[in-house]
Amino acid sequence: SEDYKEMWANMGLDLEAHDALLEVLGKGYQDIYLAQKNRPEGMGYFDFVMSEVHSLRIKELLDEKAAGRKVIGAYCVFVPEEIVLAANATLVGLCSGADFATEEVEKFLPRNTCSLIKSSFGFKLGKVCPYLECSDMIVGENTCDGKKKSYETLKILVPNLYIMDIPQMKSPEGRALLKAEYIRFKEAVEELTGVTVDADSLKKGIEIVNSKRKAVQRLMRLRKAIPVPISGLDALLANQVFFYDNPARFTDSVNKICDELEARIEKKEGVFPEDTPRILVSGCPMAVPNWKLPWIIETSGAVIVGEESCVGERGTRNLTNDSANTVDELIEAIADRYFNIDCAIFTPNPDRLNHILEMAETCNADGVIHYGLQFCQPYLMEAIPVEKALEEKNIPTLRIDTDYTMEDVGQLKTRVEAFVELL
Ligand code: BJ8
Repeated sequence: SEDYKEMWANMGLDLEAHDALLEVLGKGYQDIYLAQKNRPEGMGYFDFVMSEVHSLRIKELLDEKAAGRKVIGAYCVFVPEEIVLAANATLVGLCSGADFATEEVEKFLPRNTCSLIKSSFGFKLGKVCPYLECSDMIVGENTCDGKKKSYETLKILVPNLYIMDIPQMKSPEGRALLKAEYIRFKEAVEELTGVTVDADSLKKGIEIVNSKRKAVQRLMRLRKAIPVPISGLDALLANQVFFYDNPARFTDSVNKICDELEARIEKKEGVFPEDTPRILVSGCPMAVPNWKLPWIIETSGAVIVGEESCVGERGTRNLTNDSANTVDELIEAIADRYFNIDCAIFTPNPDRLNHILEMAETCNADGVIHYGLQFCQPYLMEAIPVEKALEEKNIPTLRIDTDYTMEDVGQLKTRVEAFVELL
């Protein structure tokens, strides 16, 4: 509507480019999501969220801002939402899953940078991301070299960029660094919001985020059923919207879908036939609207039953203990929780390998597809030992390296179909 156009213009978006993005997004959603069969009715909520992702949700955030609340944007699941909520601010995910303004981007970044990083730059340079534009503070984290070094350049484009250091080893020193960084972050957020975080507000923040995680964990458990009651594409969408939506509303919506799925399971009703090969996808995060590989897999005769990913179980499987009663102890609990994330930037990183093996079993997966973005050294390097470990357990594995372009769709489809044939 005209009101939204005015809102976007006021935020400094490039209306023409933004219209073009929304059109591609809408078309992609239509072809990939709405074309699916047997979707749970509760997914209607997510269809609505996606249709309003740059409008109603942004209006809500701007209303919150008008009422004095701050918005913080983040690129990584190491940024603790508990602390943000405790300071009466809202956290939004900024990772982007589509190429944009590529030519412009390559003036700032080498061509051989992963699509995820390029995309974050493209959304900024192309002036098409209202989440980025409405963030009062943006958090970049020292994870992979690509992100770490690109933030030096992003800082020129986004002056309100805050850099969080992240350890590289799961040592006592690494744990101490993470805790120190969370204290420093708490102070920065307090300064931004003018709100002092106390034990009560932290406990409340932990409770809100844990509820959201528990709802998603419940959804993931229900996908273990044979036949599986929800598609991998739909489950991925819930995991993606996790980063944008109002937390309480998101939690309710996911729980409603779960109620529906329980009824389906009771009736042995599946989204695909019972003998459809089941795939676990493992690897780099898939941010909205990166639906390419899941779409290829689920139109090639298989169904995805789990995501070992930050937009999936790696991001949500651990809860934060909220039993402590002081700010320091609660920050300890938060550091403990996040220190368990087995991102491939850690060395060594045996937990991730063990988790993949465990997930392949608990999800009743027939095979694993490892998803690596081109030029992502951490995940592409780990893909080789992951494949070896899985094959030692006789779990068929396919390694895919790809990017956000559509150029390799035909070739990927051929490879995925051949893999699914074998299962
Ligand atoms: S905790 S996975 S969200 S860093 S794909 S930018 S690793 S070159 S995204 Fe991540 Fe946090 Fe880790 Fe999760 Fe670099 Fe690889 Fe690109 Fe990546």
